Formats: sequence, C-alpha cells, structure tokens
Amino acid sequence: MSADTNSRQVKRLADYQAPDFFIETTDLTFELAADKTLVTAVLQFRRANPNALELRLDGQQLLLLAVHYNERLLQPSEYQCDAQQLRLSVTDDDFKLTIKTEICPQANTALEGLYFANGSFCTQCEAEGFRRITYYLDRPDVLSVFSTTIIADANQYPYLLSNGNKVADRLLAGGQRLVRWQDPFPKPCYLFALVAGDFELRQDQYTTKSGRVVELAFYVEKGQGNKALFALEALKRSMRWDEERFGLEYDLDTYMVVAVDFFNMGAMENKGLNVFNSKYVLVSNNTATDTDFFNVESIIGHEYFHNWTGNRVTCRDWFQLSLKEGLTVFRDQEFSRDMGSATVNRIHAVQVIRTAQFAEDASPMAHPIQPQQVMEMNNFYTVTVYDKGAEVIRMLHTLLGEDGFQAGMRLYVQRHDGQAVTCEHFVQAMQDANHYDLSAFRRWYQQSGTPELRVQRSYDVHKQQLTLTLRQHTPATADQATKLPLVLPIRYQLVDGERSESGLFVMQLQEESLVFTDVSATALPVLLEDFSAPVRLLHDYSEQELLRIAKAASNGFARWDALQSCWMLWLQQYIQQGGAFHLPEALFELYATLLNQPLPDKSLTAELLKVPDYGTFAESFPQIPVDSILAASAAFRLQISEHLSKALLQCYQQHSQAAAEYNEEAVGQRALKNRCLDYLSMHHGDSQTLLEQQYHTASGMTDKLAVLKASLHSEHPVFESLMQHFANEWQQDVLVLDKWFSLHAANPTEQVFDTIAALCQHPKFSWQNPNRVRALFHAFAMQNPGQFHRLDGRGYQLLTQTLLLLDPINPQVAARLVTPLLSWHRYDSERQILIKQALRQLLEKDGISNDLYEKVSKALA
Ligand code: 0A1
Ligand code: ZN
Repeated sequence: MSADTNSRQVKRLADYQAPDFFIETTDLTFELAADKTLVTAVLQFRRANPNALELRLDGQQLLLLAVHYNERLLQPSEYQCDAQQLRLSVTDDDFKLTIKTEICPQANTALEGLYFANGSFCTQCEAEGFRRITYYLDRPDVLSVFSTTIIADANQYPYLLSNGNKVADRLLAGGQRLVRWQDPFPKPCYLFALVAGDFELRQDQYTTKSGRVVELAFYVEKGQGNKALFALEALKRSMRWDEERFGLEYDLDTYMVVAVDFFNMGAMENKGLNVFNSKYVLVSNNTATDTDFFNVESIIGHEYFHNWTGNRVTCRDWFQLSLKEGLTVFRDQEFSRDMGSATVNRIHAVQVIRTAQFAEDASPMAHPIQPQQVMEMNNFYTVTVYDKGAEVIRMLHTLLGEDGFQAGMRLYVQRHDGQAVTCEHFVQAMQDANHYDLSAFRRWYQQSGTPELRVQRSYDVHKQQLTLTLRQHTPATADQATKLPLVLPIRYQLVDGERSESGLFVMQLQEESLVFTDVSATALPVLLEDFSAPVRLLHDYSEQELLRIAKAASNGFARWDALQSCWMLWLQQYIQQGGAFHLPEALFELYATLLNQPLPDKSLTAELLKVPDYGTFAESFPQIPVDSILAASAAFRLQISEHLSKALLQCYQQHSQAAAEYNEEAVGQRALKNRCLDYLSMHHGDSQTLLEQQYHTASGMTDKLAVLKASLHSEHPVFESLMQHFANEWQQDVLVLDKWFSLHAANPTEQVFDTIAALCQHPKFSWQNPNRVRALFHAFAMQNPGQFHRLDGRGYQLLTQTLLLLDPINPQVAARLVTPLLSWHRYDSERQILIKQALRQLLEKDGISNDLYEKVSKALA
C-alpha cells in the first residue's frame, strides 16, 4: 500500500486496541536552528503485549539520522522506515531506543509539530503533531514522563521553555545556551510543548487554597506586556474559581502562557506551558472590544480548566475528544457565567448550537459527540464535539443537580487521575456517585443529529386541565440513518395569570404527556427553559402568546427565546407577503418600553432589541432562501429604525457615558448604545454626525468598531473615510488590523472582490498566518452572505481559489474554511450547481490534503 493511500485510511473507534508497548520515559534534546533542528529522543520502552513482536512508531516529515537499540547502532536493514512509520522487531520486554532525526521548522507552514514563525520556535502537537518531531507512539493512551533539553543561540532565543520545572540552565561554548526541563506528571505526547524566542515577560504569583505559591509567567511579543495584564488577572480568577466550584487545585510550581501570532486554533493546554493565539491574550481598551475581553477570559479559563479535565485525566483515543472538550467547555461556560451576565452568556452559547451546530448536523460532516470514524482527526475539533458535548454535560448537571454532579466529578477524578479514559468512564462515575441509571442517557454520545421536539396542547375546560403531548424525533443524518429516542431534561414554567409553576420533566420515550391541573384556558407553558436540551422545539404558539412571554416572563432567556420564535414567524410572513409585510405594533411597543426603561441587565436588553442575524434565520430553513432573508433583515431593521427613531436616539444618549473599563455594567451600556446606533445609522443624513462623533471620541475599540459595523451594515457613505482613518491609526497592530480586514471582507457590495484582491497584497497580509487568512476569508464566507452566494458564482470561486492556494500551505486552516461549501444541498438548484462545481475543482487538485479531502469527498458522495 502506498504511503498516500495509507494516510487516506479511515480509523474507527470499534477498532481500538490497547498499545502493545508503553514509553516509560521520554528524554528529548533539541538543537534548535530554523532551517535544521536536530532532535534526539531517548525512549525507555516496556512491552505491554507479550505477543507483540514488532514496534511501530509514528513519524511524518522526518529525516531519520540514526537509531540505537539500547547502546547499539542499528543498521538500516534492521528497521523499515516509510513516510508514516518506523518499524522494528523487538524481543526484549524492556529496552531503550535512541532516535536521531532532523526537521526543518522554518519550512513547516502547516504549524503542526515544531515550527518557526515570526522569529520564534513553537510547537503544536494536538492531535497528531508530535509525530512531526520524532518517531513515537503518537497516541493519547501512551503516557510518559518527559524531560526536555533545549540548546539554542543564547542571544537570539533568550527564553527556552518546555513543560514542567526548569532543572538546568547554562551557557555553552559558541554562544549557545542549554536549558533543561522536567515534567513530573506522566502525559501523552500531544501535551508536549517547546517554545524558544525573545519575549516580554509578565509575572505574578498565585497562592493555592492549600497555601502553595505558583509562579505565573506570560511571555508575549516585546512591547505588548501591558496587554497581557487582563489575561493574567483572568488566570488568577480561573484558578480561584476552579478551587471554589470544583475543589480542583493547580499542581505544578509554575504556569506559563506564551502568546504567538502564528497559531492554527485559539489556544493549547500543554502541561504547564499553554500556547495561545495572541488574539486571546493581548487586550487593552484601545485595541480590543468587549467581546475580545470576554473571549480572553473564557479561553484563559478553558485552557486552565484542562489541567484536570484533559491533562491529569486524559483521553484514551481521539474518538473520546469530547471527554475533555465537552466537559471543559461546560466548565468555562460556567466560569464565564459567574463572571458576567448569566443570561446573555447562555443566549450566546445557545446561538452557537442553533446556528453552527445544527448546521453541522445537517451537513455531510454530521457526527455524534463521540465520532465513530475519522480520516483526519484535525477535522473533528468541531462545534459538535465541543459545544454539543458541553450541552450533554449540562444535561447531566441538570439531571443530577449541582451536588450530584460535583460528587460525580470527585469520583471521576479520584478513579482516573493519571489515566487515559473514555467518555463511558465519565458517565459511569456520574452514575455510580449518584446511583442514577444513565443507561438510556448514553445514547447522546453515539447518536448524531438534531432532535426535534414537537409539542401539542389540548385544554379540557371541564377539568381545567392542560395536556401537553410531547413527541421527539431525530431526522436521519449523513452518517446515521436510524435514530432512537433520547433522554430529554425539559425545564418548564407554566405562566397562568399571576401564578407560575416550574419544574423539570425528564422525557425518555418517543411520546409522552405532561399534564397541568387547575389551570386556566390561557395558561402558557414555557418549555425548554435555558435550552435545557439541545433540540429543535416545534410548537404552534401564536404571535400574541409569544409576545406575552417576551414581555412578561420572569426568566430573561425565555423572553429572548420567545422573541426568536416571533422573528421566525415574521420572516415567514415577509416571504409570503412579498415585502409588503410590516412588523406588528406590539413589537414596537415592546421595543419602546425596553428603550425607555431598559432591564437591569443592559446586555440582555440589547439582545432583545436585536433582529436575528443571517445565520440564525438561515438555520430555520431546510433550504435557505438567501435573498429573501437578506431582504427581510434589511426591511426589519429599517422599520424598527423608522418607528422608533426618537426612543432609539434617547436611549443612545442616555447610555453614552459608559466607563471605559471592561465590567458588566459598562459592557451592557455599550451593547445597548451600539444597538441603538446600528438602527440610527440607517438614516444616512441624520446619523453622519453621530457616527463621526462616536468614532472620534470613542473611549475604546468597542465603540469605534461599532461605528464601522453600523455604517457597513447600513451602507453609509461615511464607512470609507472612517476605514481609511482606522487603517492609518492601526497600521502597526496586526490584531487590530485583522478587524479592518474583516470589515472590508464583509462589505456587501460587489466592490468587495477588488478590495480583497488588493488586501492580499497588503504588507501585513500573509498566507502563512492563519489569523490574517481567517480575517479576510472567514469573514467573507460567513459574514457576507450577499456576495458569497452571488448567482454568478464569483463568491464561491473566490473561496475555491483561496483554498487551492492555501491547502498546500496550511491544510488545517483550509479545511476549516471550506465548511460553508459543504452544505450545497441547502441552497437552490442554481447555487447547488455552482457550489458542486467548486467542490469538484478542489477534489481534482493533485495532492489535496487529507484534511480537505475528507470533507470535500463526503460532500460530493
Ligand atoms: N485542545 C485545544 C484546542 C486545539 C485543538 C487542536 C489543535 O490543533 C489541531 C490546537 C488546539 C483546546 O481545546 O483549547
Ligand atoms: Zn479544549
């Protein structure tokens, strides 16, 4: 079998086999140079399977220099080496291999393994990047104690970092320096990290609840140190929170975070040495929006929480990814909720599920939170594994309650500390700690798709009884034809005049009834409060009923959710009535009240005042009516801005004095004010001064960017001149410039094509940098539906040509960008033809990566 076919193979969870060998200790030495790095790995093996006679080590893009078995140099005839593996026969139970390889970090534009970018060395080993560093058992169930020696030019790379504790640091002859690290905790190689470079260092300390002092160190680009201070504080808050809520304490003496501009994902939880995409560390009022601050805090929390849920207890194999990711997202969501507006946090998490995750279920890439088969693991770091995974954990929390859930967590950690386990081990711990039968609940791990929950109401006047008939059904997905009923925890509230009754109904069967007695004919049940199960709720509530909930429900989430349902009704009416449709007076009344007397939670008020975005509308249709959605959204915004111009202006003015800092009150005020601005900008003549004034007097990036977004949305003529001003002001700050790239890419006029072509030549743009590429092309494909879905195919072609160019440079980033093309079946026939043609162009390309191949071939299957 050729190497190529071999690497295109699909791996299945059902084929899992425990490792034949373990690696007790891993001693690595790196002699670093950008063009030629020498890696010496001294690996102490122990045979686990007495029948295994061949050792197969994973390795990719390595130049093998020498292999020693114990102290003996092996001849090339004594092993086989191809593009994927190094194989040798072994008879001893315990033996040592010393493997010398050469790699070229500066040629590594895929940013997997060890790479050199922007003057620093950096690693990314999850999921299977370690095999690009040395030959190894690159699988998460092989846990080893690592020591790492780094030798590099002392002047060029003053900081030489790896996991654990520093145990040696000395200068060598020839201007070289040697630093040695030891990590006492056994770990899989995906948690290995090495960083070498020149940074600005920000330090602090944290005293754990048992009184141990932990040194905190943030390494960031020179001159950016102050921008790391918020992240540093967020880390301390995370550490305290995890002690208080989960009883989990940090275990090493140092916690290091390095921020780099070249990174494929958000951040990585390497043991004791997190590597972060700089956009999730570096923030200041001037350069970052409130959303950026929020993301920094939540991702700092996420990576920190992985120390227990991921690192101390890790995954047996990559099919178990949600074991660490679903649980850690749940933990970071709970942390964020405690740090800010609980309701708005929940709304944002639910939006991710209802748009991106439901879309994934409906796509050729549909998979359960525990995927059953995978070609390229990097393709499974998905909203399903992460965010639906977190919803599944949240349902366990709902079923067991906080105390029961924490008891389960304690048992899970106590049983499995230091082990590589499966999702089943987690569920079993929850079950055992609570004596709660979770057999049926386990289906959530194996079954993909979006369950639909249909509610029918019937009222018996004589008995004064309301019966809800609930039916669940999960439509078939691309990966799975038949589905079984799921356990659905349904939180409800019955609003009946002044009376309200709330509770939790646990649905197990395909059809069940929920009966309320002694209630009036107008009693209204609010179901699935706080989105207590990740399902699509289908109900027959009228506009009046929904508006009643939106006006009066005590639960903020329920109010928002009822309005979301209203918007879907209005969109359908708009489509039916061909544009003659007018939003109801009742909505304007509700909005006027919210503008005149905002709720105490101003961020929530701003959410309630928002017309859903394109993605949210789109997801409610099996076949997406692109043009109607765009026309309706614009019409809705215009109607609101015209009907409520006075109230909008007043509310805008009342909330324009927010403190510059990032705190709940100020964030809420800005959100509300900028929601008003977005509407006000639609009156081009009247809003010019307002926009310019806010732009030029803004106390921070949130307000500045809000002006640019509002004027982009409303195609205001002031957009161009303000963008020019912005570019001049932020030439040197690439993270800010990314915002500018994205705004350009979201320009809804045809002009966008010339602009993007010009921006690809911008001195700060680089095809090698994922942040830059995403700033332009992710924004184009996801935030510019009008131009992306053009009927002449120009939008699809722009993305396709980009992917053809990008795939050889960075397959991971290319494969993430292709997502909007995969769902061709969701569009009309004209667009289907155009998208399929684009997909074929990709598939026909010689040497297409596994990453892209897996997705595109599934889409065309
Ligand atoms: N485990 C990290 C995210 C991550 C995943 C894959 C990567 O490369 C393929 C990099 C980072 C997290 O959940 O934060
Ligand atoms: Zn994670």
